[in-house]
Amino acid sequence: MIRPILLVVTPFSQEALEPLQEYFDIVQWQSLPAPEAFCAQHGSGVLVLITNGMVGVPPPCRDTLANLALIACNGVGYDAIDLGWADARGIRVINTPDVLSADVADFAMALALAAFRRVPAADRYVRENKWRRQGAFTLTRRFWGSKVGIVGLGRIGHLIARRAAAFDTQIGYTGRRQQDGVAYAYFPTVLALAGWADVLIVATPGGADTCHLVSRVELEALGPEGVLVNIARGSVVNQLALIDCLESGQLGAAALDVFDDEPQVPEALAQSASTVLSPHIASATVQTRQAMAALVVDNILRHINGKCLISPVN
Ligand code: 8YV
Repeated sequence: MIRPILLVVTPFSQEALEPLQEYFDIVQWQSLPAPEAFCAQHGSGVLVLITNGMVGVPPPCRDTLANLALIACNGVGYDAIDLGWADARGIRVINTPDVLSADVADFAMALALAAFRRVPAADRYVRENKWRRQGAFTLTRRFWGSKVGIVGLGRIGHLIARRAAAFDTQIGYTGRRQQDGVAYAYFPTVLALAGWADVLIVATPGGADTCHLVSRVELEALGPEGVLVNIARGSVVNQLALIDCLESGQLGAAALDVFDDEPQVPEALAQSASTVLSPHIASATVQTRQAMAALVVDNILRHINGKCLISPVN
């Protein structure tokens, strides 16, 4: 009997895949010498596809996947997955919410503190022997007591707020609607929140609905002492406006884990003294990536055994 194919498009734990060996022929997209040729010949045999929210379903193979039944997104963001296309074909989609929220919230705080207290620059200052040659490092602005604005008070945004509260900060948020039972100050627009906040932490989903939600006017409202933190998607912030505002001094600093065209990072950001940069690692801990992979596999096993999905998107 021909076994169905599990097509693994983005990097995924080999160990986590083991329980699926008995059900699928597992094919790694990255190992295919000619992916399009493979899809043309074998696309109809692909039953499940593992990807992430940055890559989605590779366009060259989309129309060959006649029997695709499940897209398993190894991440909480699924913005690169065309849900309309999936829904029209009865393809289910799952993602990995919750298991990564605390890590991402931790990292948002790490980036905020690193930007406020200029930790990377201070580290370089010591390593480059400038402390001995030039004396004390520059004074910085303190994080505790600051006004923290959270764009998107979802699963991750709520955990960011809890962490920020522990630093005795004031917390405000914006989103589609004011949330019942939430004591944090609600602002109806990103612009209003940016005008109030000392630090703006972007925690929204990616995709068309949030594209450039933070643009020049919001960045200018955040101001020359303001700090932008982005642990969401590069698309949520107008990156060209961000570069302009940093270079002109209209924005104080930016701490970014996500970018427009990863892993490409503009030189203007890479060379700036006002940025803290990281390579999309907010959820990248051993424990969390194991939990994400296990959730993906558990969803796939439930799908092939006719059981309800654990974390359905559609
Ligand atoms: C992952 C993420 O880096 O969950 C997301 O949406 O962006 C990160 O957790 C990404 O999905 C790659 O697996």
